[in-house]
Amino acid sequence: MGAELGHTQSLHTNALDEAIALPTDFSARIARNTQIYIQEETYITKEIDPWAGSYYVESLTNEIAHRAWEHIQEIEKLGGMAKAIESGLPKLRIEEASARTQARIDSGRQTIVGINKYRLEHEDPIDILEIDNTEVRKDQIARLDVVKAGRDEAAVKAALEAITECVRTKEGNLLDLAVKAAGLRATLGEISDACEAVVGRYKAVIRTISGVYSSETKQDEDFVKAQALCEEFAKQEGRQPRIMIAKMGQDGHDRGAKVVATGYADCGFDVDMGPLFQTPAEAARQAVENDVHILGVSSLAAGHKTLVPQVIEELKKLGREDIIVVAGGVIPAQDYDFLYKAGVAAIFGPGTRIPVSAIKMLEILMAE
Ligand code: B12
Repeated sequence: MGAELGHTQSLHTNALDEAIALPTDFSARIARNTQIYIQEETYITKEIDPWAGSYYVESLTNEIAHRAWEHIQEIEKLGGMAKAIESGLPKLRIEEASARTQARIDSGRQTIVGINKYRLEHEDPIDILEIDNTEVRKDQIARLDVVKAGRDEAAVKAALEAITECVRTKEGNLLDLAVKAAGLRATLGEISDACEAVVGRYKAVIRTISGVYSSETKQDEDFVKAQALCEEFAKQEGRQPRIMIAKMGQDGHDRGAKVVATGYADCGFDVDMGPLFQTPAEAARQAVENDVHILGVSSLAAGHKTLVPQVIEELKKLGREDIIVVAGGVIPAQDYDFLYKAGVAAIFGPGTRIPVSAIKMLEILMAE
């Protein structure tokens, strides 16, 4: 309704199981019907500008426009958006904002009904859509084989070479060439490989921010407790507890990983952040090289049942089964047992309060 009142032109209501899994037919129907209800039963879409003339709304619009303008000017000073992205600034600003929001939610200053207020004593798991990712992968490979068997291989090769040439010489229209290659049934992977042959793969600069989370949550009881436990651990062990946050597979959701990394650093952990798209072997190697106490896997794209057991196996191969593995992210309650059996020490789903998870991890560590 807020979006409608704010003149949205395109609306998508998330399903009630949005933070748990892909929607079921049931949850998708409720989400869609919520929109239809607002449209058909409140007549809101019949009014062009329901808030027209409201002093309060106009002043909020004015405020947001000025604050947006400050960001735009910051970007302009860096030489425009492309330069700003190279410097990592827009990503940094997003990460700062999400760390601040997380701290406000964790400390209860920002209410999320059902998360930090009005919670049930006991939440029954809800029906979720289960997808077998091994099956999906098999099907996708089979479909690719069919596509590749039916295409003109020489034409595809020539189209891909033209892309590489265009990237090398910076002459021609790369988008046009990519569309032509796709028309000949070149795959997305092949098209990007053709570019990568010259420019390599983009690697985002990982910068962890500090002080943003704690600035919002200093007084929080659990935050203070987590800091004290970190200190106690450091006294016992001669160094801070060290955690690596890993993102594995094709899961590009790094916001939660960055937020928890920032929060744990402010609690007093030494935090390492792995790059996006690591393989389990790469993540395990980095964890061992950095001699971490905990490897924290952040998984939002439903790869946890495949990737988490693999990373535990890789740690074993490196003789470091003593590194505690925890998992966080979009992990349905139905999968918890499977992960515990695979050797995961703790699981932290959406709505996790960072200091509470820090305390739990430190307690596990100190009990070792
Ligand atoms: C934001 C978002 C995106 C952004 C991501 C931006 C970014 N840089 O991160 C964008 C728009 C790019 C995106 C894209 C896609 N998304 Co998306 N996305 C989301 C969304 C709405 C919120 C995730 C988020 O940032 N939450 C806020 C953070 C702070 O919370 P969090 O990650 O859960 O972290 C908390 C806890 O989980 C825990 N935690 C997390 N990690 C860790 C790690 C450790 C060690 C510990 C201790 C704790 C911990 O602590 C955190 C603090 O409480 C979720 C749905 C949802 N509501 O969760 C879907 C969701 C994850 N996306 C989904 C999908 C399908 C996609 C796409 C495939 C869509 C598409 N068809 O293109 C792509 C995939 C992109 C890719 N390459 O992976 C699905 C995944 C389905 C599934 N798991 O079965 C979800 C669940 C939505 C849904 N229900 O369909 N997405």
